[in-house]
Amino acid sequence: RRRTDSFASRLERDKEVNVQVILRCRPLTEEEQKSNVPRVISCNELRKEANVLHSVANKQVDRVFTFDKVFGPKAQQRSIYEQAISPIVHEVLEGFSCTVFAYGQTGTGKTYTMEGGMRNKGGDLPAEAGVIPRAVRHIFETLEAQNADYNMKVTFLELYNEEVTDLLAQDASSDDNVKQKKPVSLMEDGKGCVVLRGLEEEVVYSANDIYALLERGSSKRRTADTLLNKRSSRSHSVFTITVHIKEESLGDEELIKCGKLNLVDLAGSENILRSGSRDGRAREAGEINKSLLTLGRVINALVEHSSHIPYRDSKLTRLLRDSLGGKTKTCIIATISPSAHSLEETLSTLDYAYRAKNIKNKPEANQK
Ligand code: ADP
Ligand code: ZZD
Repeated sequence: RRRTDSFASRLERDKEVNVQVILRCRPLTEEEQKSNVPRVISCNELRKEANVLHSVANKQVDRVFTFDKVFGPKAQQRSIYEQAISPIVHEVLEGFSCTVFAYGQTGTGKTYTMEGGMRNKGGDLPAEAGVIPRAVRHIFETLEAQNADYNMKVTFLELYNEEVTDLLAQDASSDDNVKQKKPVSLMEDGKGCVVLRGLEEEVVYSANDIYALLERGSSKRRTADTLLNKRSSRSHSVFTITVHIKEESLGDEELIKCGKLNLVDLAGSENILRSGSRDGRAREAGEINKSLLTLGRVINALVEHSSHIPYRDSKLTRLLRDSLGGKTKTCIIATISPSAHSLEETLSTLDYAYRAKNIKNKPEANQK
């Protein structure tokens, strides 16, 4: 087949890059340690391998999975950022669109990885700060050091039950419990691009501006959480930074690089298993996580080179279509627990993440 490929189609293929898949295994919690829960995962960061080993009377598992990077239970937030995310942010500053997804069972560290632990008032980032605050700081520090002419906008949304909530919108009435939700709708522009009508884009001028917004966003999410408990494990959140950077122009021509970074904390992956055909009740109760199910179907269709990719079947896949087989550079961080109690979910996450390695994108820098 290769020999009959035209020069042009070979060039096309050269531009393709695989989705990067990174594995992170969290440590055992204190309770898990106290109750002597067996560990079934061992990570070899140098070999980029995770080994699943478990044997009880009726079950034997011994499997090895290789990823682009593997982070074991001792990996610090800072080294994840420096080794895996910092190169991605570098590309954003070169004018590329990039997306980082966190995928895994609830309780395995998706939010810890993407957002991280508490913020200490004033000053520096805490050691527990996750990808979002570190990316924000990195972008500002780089642009300030370059004395660049730039502007930056952010959006923060939550997708729950196929409904988009703006986590940055300020509510008209904040004292009553029934919030005046401003509806956000997904629309298509003339060029087939998805636009979010009604979503607030906040212009930010400093890292502290963004931290104030994150504070607003997290408190808004917490309110939603108490209204409908455990919403967070079933919702997806998408934090997006868009940066326009004016190029040093040689002549009178002015070039503007446009970088975009989507940081996505997906719903817990156990929701797919549960909403699958095995549990009819969950289905009837409307608990199907349509977006998570469709994400899996889109990945399968891409990997199998199907003629139809079902992007249009859910809001998440419409929103992030370009990250799956498009011009965006994409990285998936799969999070797992080392505990024997999670073995089934862990194997399902590892299989899913391993399959996603085969997705190819064709990154292109955006310039105006
Ligand atoms: P998820 O978002 O996948 O549901 P969380 O991020 O809420 O999971 O993590 C569950 C708990 O485990 C939290 O208390 C979090 O602080 C802790 N945790 C997760 N990953 C790590 C890690 N790598 N190191 C230390 N604690 C972690
Ligand atoms: N994970 C924490 C928020 C939570 O679930 O509440 S940590 C970071 C990214 C997106 C949203 C919030 C944060 C977070 C934070 C904590 C408290 C108040 C505002 C924001 C954070 C953590 C470290 C550095 C900066 C921001």
